[in-house]
Amino acid sequence: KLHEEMSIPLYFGWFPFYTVQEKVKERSMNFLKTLEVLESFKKHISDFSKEEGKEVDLEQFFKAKGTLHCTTKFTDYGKAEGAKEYTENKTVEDLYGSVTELSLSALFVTPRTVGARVSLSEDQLQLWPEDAEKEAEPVVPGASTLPKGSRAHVTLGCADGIQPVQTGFDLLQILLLQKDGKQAEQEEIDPGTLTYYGEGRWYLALKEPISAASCFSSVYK
Ligand code: ACK
Repeated sequence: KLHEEMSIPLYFGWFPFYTVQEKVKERSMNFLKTLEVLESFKKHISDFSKEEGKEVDLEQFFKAKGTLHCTTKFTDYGKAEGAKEYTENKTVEDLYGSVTELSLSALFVTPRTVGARVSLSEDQLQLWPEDAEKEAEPVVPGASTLPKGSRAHVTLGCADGIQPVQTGFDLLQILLLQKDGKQAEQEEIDPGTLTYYGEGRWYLALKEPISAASCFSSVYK
């Protein structure tokens, strides 16, 4: 019994190789640097700073949160719903330790998190839990109406006092606004199309997705 409980990790996910992590961190930094000097961003600076006329240093605003990864299932050492089933799933077992190419198709920023959207392939979706989007319903009403895999992301940083689980919620909320065709400000910048969805939500759809070679594995710490 004890062994069984111990063998379920904290979470499963894809972990980009070290050199890829460095590349992604750099793209993230460049995004923040580009964003904070844009006139359109400055116009909405009050989303990030309540102090009148104050500038915001986004690289300081967001704190890194350990090894970059794309969570597939948060199992919480067996305490999370469906943790055991996921751990013992045949596809999960078969693909454990395998390498795949993740496609990071967008970067986004909110007053809480900065993250990358991961667009999963059909193969990768096999490892995606059926109810990942539905589980976000209490926080993001309507999330369950989005396609499977919509929540897939890499957390690049969090504002003070914010937990990384927030990044997926922020992404789902942006995707719902997209789906509803919400009127939004849009502009072309070098890496792609930048959209402002109000309330400090910025979404950069990359012209060239970032390809991230990653290993499917888990974390116990
Ligand atoms: O950035 P993330 O995807 O958000 O990666 C971390 C990872 O698990 C370790 O904390 C994610 N996480 C935390 N709690 C949950 C949860 N309840 N549901 C889904 N993912 C979670 C967190």
